[in-house]
Amino acid sequence: MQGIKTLGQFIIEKQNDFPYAKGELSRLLRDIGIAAKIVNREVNKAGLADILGSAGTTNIQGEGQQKLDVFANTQFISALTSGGECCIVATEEEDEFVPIDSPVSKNAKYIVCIDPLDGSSNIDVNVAVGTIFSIYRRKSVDGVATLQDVLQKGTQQVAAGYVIYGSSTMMVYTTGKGVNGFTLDPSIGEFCLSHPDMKIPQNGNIYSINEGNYVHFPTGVKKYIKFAQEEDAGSNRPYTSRYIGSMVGDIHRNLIKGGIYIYPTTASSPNGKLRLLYECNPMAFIIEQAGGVASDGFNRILDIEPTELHQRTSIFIGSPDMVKVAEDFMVEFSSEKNNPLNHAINLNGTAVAS
Ligand code: AHM
Ligand code: MG
Repeated sequence: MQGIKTLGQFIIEKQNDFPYAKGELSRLLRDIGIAAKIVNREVNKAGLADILGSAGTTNIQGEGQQKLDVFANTQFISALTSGGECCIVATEEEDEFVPIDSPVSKNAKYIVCIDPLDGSSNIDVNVAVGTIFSIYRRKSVDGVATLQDVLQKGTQQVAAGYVIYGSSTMMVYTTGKGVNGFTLDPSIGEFCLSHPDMKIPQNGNIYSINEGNYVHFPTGVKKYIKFAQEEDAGSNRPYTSRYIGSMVGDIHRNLIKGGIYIYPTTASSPNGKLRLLYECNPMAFIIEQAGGVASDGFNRILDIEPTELHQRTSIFIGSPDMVKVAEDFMVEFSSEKNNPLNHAINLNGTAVAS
């Protein structure tokens, strides 16, 4: 197959970037790639649920139908369990982290944080969804890995990636040496290198945010939205608004075209909606590796010290110039970073307690 490089070939080739690598990380990435193909197959059939039997019912073979996010969770945990390179999976789908208790995983040194199927409310309407994952080396050297092994800063990630199940299916990942994208060729069932060394444009003209929540946004975000909508030929404004409501889809598009994705704090979610460990950290690592910036509005996402498994954060992520301007608005209109009144200001500009 001249000219085609599969994900498997690429991973093995890149192992040489790490002189002491024993192949464990490569196998872990391979396991995630395999589970992603299985999830892709099911996501592609999602529209047939009414014919085949919807979630919670029994299909014609007498097998129970699972919701796709539950199915994806099971697939990734099972691939990581049989692969043997991972000792803990922390997933959006489970309240507690999942220790991998298999003889092969006993001495495994990696932790995987994963959102198996993000944006899953989009599945029913045939809109892009994604898987987001983050890989850490366990901190403890022996014994049973604990929550402390999971609660690491984003800067400690050894790899991160996402899979987008869209008009085509892609896996994009980084091991800290740039970002590469692979498109699934369904005819051969392989992810093939299609987007080598991805770089986000320094600036862009797309802003992605759920503007329906405008009234509940901090003042800095409101001001940034108004700035984005102003006419200014020099800076290519007004910008274009694009919001899929699927973080992977919105950030993937902005990575290629240039843009900013914002999910700020709101009155009802004073810490933001998205999760640090398996949504924001991996996307931040990828975007930084592609030359972009990821911030909570004030500080770098990757520097946040996690204290909880399902911790949330606000996020401003994308083209460096755009994130910088948005951060400037946040700083200018915030007298104090954690002032809750700043997180809930109604249209009259009157602060309301959140
Ligand atoms: P989920 O983990 O429940 O799927 O939620 C995460 C998703 C993101 O993919 C998306 O960007 C965001 O939630 C959309 O939220 P909203 O509907 O509030 O705009
Ligand atoms: Mg999610």
